[in-house]
Amino acid sequence: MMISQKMNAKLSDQVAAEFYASHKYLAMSCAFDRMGLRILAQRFLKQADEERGHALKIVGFLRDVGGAVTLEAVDKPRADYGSVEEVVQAALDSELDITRRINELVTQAEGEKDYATRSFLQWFVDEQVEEVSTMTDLLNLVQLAGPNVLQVEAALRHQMLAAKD
Ligand code: OFO
Repeated sequence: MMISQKMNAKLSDQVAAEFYASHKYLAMSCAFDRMGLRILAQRFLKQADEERGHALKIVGFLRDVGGAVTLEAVDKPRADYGSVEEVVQAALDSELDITRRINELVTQAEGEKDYATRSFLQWFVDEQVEEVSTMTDLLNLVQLAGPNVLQVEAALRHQMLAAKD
């Protein structure tokens, strides 16, 4: 095995954290569906897929370095959201938590002079910058719109159409 037992265990924990993030985004997507907010629901469903992809990326790395993949149970995500802002704030908190975890993994890899894991983790460092920024923008948009939640849907629809061009 190319990585330490400790690094292997910490990466396995991160697999669980990414699956949990995916589960949370799916629950948030369902909450938006219940509120009749289809664009937000779609956007968060896509994010749930991306988080699953992150978990699989780490599984792939563990395989490549001859590590052991241990899957943990995924906790039940929160579902009792009362407003759009609550959901988006919870998503931002989750991204900040994942960022903290990724930074801890980097510290561990650097401490062990494990350059393979350090290099692998850079993609996650960059991804978290993008995700925290995107979720912060969305929270700002939601707060600006206040009770006019449909303005958020309209702005997101506009962004999605612009991204397709
Ligand atoms: Fe897995 O990227 Fe955000 O949380």
